[in-house]
Amino acid sequence: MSSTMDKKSISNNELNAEAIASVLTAHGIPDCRVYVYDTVDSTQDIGKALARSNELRSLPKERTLSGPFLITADSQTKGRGRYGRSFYSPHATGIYMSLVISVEKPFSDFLSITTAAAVAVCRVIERHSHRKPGIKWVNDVWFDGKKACGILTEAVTNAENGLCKYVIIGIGMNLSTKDFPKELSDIAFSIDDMDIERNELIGEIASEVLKVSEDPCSDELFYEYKDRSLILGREVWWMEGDKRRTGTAIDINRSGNLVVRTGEDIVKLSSGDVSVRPL
Ligand code: BTX
Repeated sequence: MSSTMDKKSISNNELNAEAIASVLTAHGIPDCRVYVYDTVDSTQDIGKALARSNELRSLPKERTLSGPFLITADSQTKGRGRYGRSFYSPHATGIYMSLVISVEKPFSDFLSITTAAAVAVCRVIERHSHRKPGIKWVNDVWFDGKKACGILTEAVTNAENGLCKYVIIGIGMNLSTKDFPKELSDIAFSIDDMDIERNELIGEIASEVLKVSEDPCSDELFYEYKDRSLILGREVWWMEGDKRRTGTAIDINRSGNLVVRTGEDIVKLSSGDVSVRPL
C-alpha cells in the first residue's frame, strides 16, 4: 500500500478523461483513448459500438483506430454481468469501466484473458488496500466471503476468419456503496479503504489489464491465478439440472476448468456450464 499518497475522498472525485489518460501514459501506455460519461446503459455496449464502428469505418489501414479504448461512467442503468445477470452500478460510489482491446485471437484464449484480468485487478487492489483480495472462480474478486468486483469479457468477432477481433473487458467494483439492494446486502462488499482516487485507480487497473493481456496464457499468470483462488481445497456446490451436487475443488486446469472430486469421481466443470459456490 502506498504510504506517500494521502487518502482521498473517492465519492467526491469526479471522473476525468485527461487524468485517467495521464495515469496510463505514466505507465507507458500513451495511446489509449479514454471516454468518460455520467450515466450510461452499460459501458460494455458503448465499447462494443466503438469496436464495431471502428471496423465499419473502411478507413485506410494507417488511419484505423487500433485502440485500446477505455470507457468509464459514473453510473449504469443496465450494468450487466454474465448470462443476462445485472450488475448494480449506483452513482459515483464505484468504478464501472470497459476496456476495448484489439486482439486477433481464437475463442480458446478468451478465458485466459478473463482470468488474467482478475489477477491484474487483484494486483492493483493490493497496492492500495490493507485487505487481501481473492478470486472466486472464475471472475469474481472477493473479500471476507463477499463480492467486491466482477469481470465480464465479451468479444466482437471477425466474420472472415472467426477470430476474436476485439475483446471488451468490463470491470465493476464497489468502493463506497453502502446501501445495496436487499438481495445484494449479504453478498456484496465495498473496498472502502483504498488510498487512491477513482481516476488513478481506473488508470492503474486499465494499465495492468493491458499489460497482462499481452500474454494472458503465461505460466506466471496461470499460477498466480491459482494461488489467489479462494475455492481450491474447499467444499463447493453447483446445480446440474435440478440436482444439487457437492464436491471438493481440487484444481483449475489450463483450460480453465474447475476440477472437483465427488466421492470416487473427478468432474471437470466449465464456467459456461455452472455457477459454483463455496459451502
Ligand atoms: P456475474 O454474472 O458473475 O455476477 C452478477 C451477479 O453479481 C448478480 O446476479 C448479483 O448476484 C451480483 N451483483 C450484482 N451487482 C453487484 C455489485 N455491485 N456488487 C456485488 N455483487 C453484485 C460479474 O457478472 C461481471 C460484472 C461486470 C460489471 C461491469 S461494470 C462495467 C461493465 N459494464 C457492464 O454492463 N458490465 C461491466
